[in-house]
Amino acid sequence: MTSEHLHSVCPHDCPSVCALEVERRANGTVGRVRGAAQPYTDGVICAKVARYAERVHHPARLTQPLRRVGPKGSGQFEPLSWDAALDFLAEKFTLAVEEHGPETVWPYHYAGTMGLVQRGAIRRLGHQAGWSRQVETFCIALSDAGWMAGVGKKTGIDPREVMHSDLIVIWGGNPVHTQINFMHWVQAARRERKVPLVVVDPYRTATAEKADLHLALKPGTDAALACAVMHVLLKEGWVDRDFLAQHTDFSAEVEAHLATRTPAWAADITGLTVDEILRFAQLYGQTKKSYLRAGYGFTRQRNGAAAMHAVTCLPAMTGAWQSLGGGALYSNGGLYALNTQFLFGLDTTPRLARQLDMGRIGAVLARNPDDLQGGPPVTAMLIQSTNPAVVAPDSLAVRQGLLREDVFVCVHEQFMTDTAKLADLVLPATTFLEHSDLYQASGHTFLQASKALIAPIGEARSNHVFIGQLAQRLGLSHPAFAMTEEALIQQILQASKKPDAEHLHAEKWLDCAPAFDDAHFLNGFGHADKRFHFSPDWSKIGAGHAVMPRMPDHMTVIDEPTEACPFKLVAAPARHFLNTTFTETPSSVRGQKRPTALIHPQACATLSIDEGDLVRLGNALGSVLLHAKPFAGMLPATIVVESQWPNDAFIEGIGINALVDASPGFPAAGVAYHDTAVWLRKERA
Ligand SMILES: Nc1nc2c(c(=O)[nH]1)N[C@H]1C(S)=C(S)[C@@H](COP(=O)(O)OP(=O)(O)OC[C@H]3O[C@@H](n4cnc5c(=O)[nH]c(N)nc54)[C@H](O)[C@@H]3O)O[C@H]1N2
Ligand SMILES: Nc1nc2c(c(=O)[nH]1)N[C@H]1C(S)=C(S)[C@@H](COP(=O)(O)OP(=O)(O)OC[C@H]3O[C@@H](n4cnc5c(=O)[nH]c(N)nc54)[C@H](O)[C@@H]3O)O[C@H]1N2
Ligand code: SF4
Ligand SMILES: [Mo]
Repeated sequence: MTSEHLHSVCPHDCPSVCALEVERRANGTVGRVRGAAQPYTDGVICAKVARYAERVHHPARLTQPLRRVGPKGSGQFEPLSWDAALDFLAEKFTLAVEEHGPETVWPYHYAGTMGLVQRGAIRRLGHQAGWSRQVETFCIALSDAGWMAGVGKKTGIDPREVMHSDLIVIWGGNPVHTQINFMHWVQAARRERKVPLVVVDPYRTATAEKADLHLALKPGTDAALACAVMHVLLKEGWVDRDFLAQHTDFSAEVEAHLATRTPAWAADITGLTVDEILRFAQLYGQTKKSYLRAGYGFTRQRNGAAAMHAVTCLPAMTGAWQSLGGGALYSNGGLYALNTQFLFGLDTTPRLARQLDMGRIGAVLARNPDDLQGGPPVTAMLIQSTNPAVVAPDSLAVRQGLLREDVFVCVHEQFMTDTAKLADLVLPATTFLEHSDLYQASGHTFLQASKALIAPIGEARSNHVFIGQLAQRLGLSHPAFAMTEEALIQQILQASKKPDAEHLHAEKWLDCAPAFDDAHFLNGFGHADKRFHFSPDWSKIGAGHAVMPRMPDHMTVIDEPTEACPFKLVAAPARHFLNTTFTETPSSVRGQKRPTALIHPQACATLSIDEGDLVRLGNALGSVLLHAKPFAGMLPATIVVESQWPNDAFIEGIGINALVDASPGFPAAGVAYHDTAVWLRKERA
């Protein structure tokens, strides 16, 4: 059978946003997916997307609209036509708004697809309808806050510069799982130039396995480590005084403060030895060509923003920003400067509705007055491109909320997820191979676009198409609703003064990397005074600024282990899943095996736990039953569960986020996914 190889872009929520070459067979199905020759992707993609044919043609794809016929959560649905489904949905939303006002509707969406057109539609609909808005706290709230406090601009050093580095530090991220392309560049640098690698992570991840130095600290203590490293840099004279004076707000006060943050002080907080801290400080202090890749993982703590800020102080101390191969990258999200006013329906300046914290969905649905901010209860939800029944914290409360008889829930999905199972109306969605879109990337510098390559599976409709049709039924008239996806891509590019869509499709990718001096902040950091801030103005970052440290420091606001809950749980991402996406594909499930608690051999010995035993992890919120595996690469009080498995994959149908508390991090918001003290016991089979 003949086949073609066509350009596409991976839409999933991953910093790599890989350029793809997709095999389309003569019968219109998808074959192999490979990495394209885009300079960052460099032909490399992860195994789960290489086998995308398994997902796109999966027999369990949703192919028709479904209306609930049994009790809520029963899984009993009957098919109906799209027209009937849209009428039903419009009627339900209209009734809810008549009773409670527009803020009773909560369009709940996240990054199942990162494509701008497919993400933009639901925002535009909500803005135009005056529905509740949301604060997006799942992923980047804490990390953004910490990065912006010091650097002031959400860009960083091109990851390909690791080829020129003398030291690579991966801090609180696990790119072997979460961003394979970065690891590909790191490994190339190590092969060609023997560049040493330091990994800071509470457990020996597949990334840490490759490191010359792995610092397995207690979760939530990264700022203490960063401060102690700065202490040593100052003490040993491994700092760039000229850079500090010219490009930062470094002061005698900061220096005096860091003089108290000794390695012994940090050893006590982090669980590392003084020796380990000194070794790292020496490696970092003796070169300017150090590339620091700041992950998201270490910011998923209540003190995560302060931790990110402290870590970003390191390249400012040594002046690493000035060198090719030096500096740091957290995200290039601020690089593309796309004008999304029209896309988001904000060009008509709609009335500002209340903003609900998406991480607090359980509390919002339970009508907690603080969360409702004086507004009406949420009685209607449109959930798109996210799976909150699994991914949101306090998941038992989320489930209860979604099952309320007085809340109407519509889910637009590719699969019958845990969230879709709880819905009143389920609508089938296309995958990225069935629709067109425009993509920026946090992990590299390329703007990319892709076109639909195959016909929609069954009756699936894209976010953009479905939302446009719903808008029409609701009588909303923004011109973007009636535009094609292609026309909207063109509109965004034009409004952003970029080359037009035809050019982008022909070129496949557009490198938006700034010139060296701009990328390295040598013409100024992002703040008005153009300096990096060791003493940030947290009041510009978030309402809870009063508790933030005035200078880089460890904040004692984390969920500390106690006698009742002596372990600290890290609910880290799994290699073969992407959040909960791919939990339906056979090869991913085979690769990931089953939900497993990694437990230190010392704790296993105390509780007589052997590999494969059933253990229960719990805290005040609930408990979770799963299998155990002894694992030595961490401190004895750390427990790691790589997830996110569907709730049903756990023995009692209760997933790991049942244990994660929804109280936000500081200073503004952000879910602390890896900040959970738990108890552990062995369970009889
Ligand atoms: N295969 C796969 N790829 C993914 C994802 C996935 O689920 N699976 N998720 C995608 C998404 S949405 C995102 S945001 C990115 C996230 O990618 P990462 O930046 O890698 O962040 P996390 O996924 O939160 O966690 C990464 C690491 O942080 C560590 N960590 C946890 N707490 C601490 C701490 O207190 N200190 C330190 N130093 N480290 C800590 C964890 O042990 C884990 O190894 O990955 C994306 N890519
Ligand atoms: N325990 C724990 N929990 C976590 C994390 C963790 O590290 N540990 N990480 C957190 C982070 S960083 C994030 S970003 C969140 C992510 O949480 P989510 O954004 O909910 O990510 P997914 O679970 O992948 O769910 C995305 C859903 O969107 C669907 N989808 C994909 N493309 C489309 C589309 O084009 N249209 C429609 N309608 N649907 C589509 C997919 O089928 C999938 O079910 O999870 C958070 N939860
Ligand atoms: S999930 Fe990430 S690594 Fe895998 S193909 Fe997509 S962008 Fe690339
Ligand atoms: Mo994320």
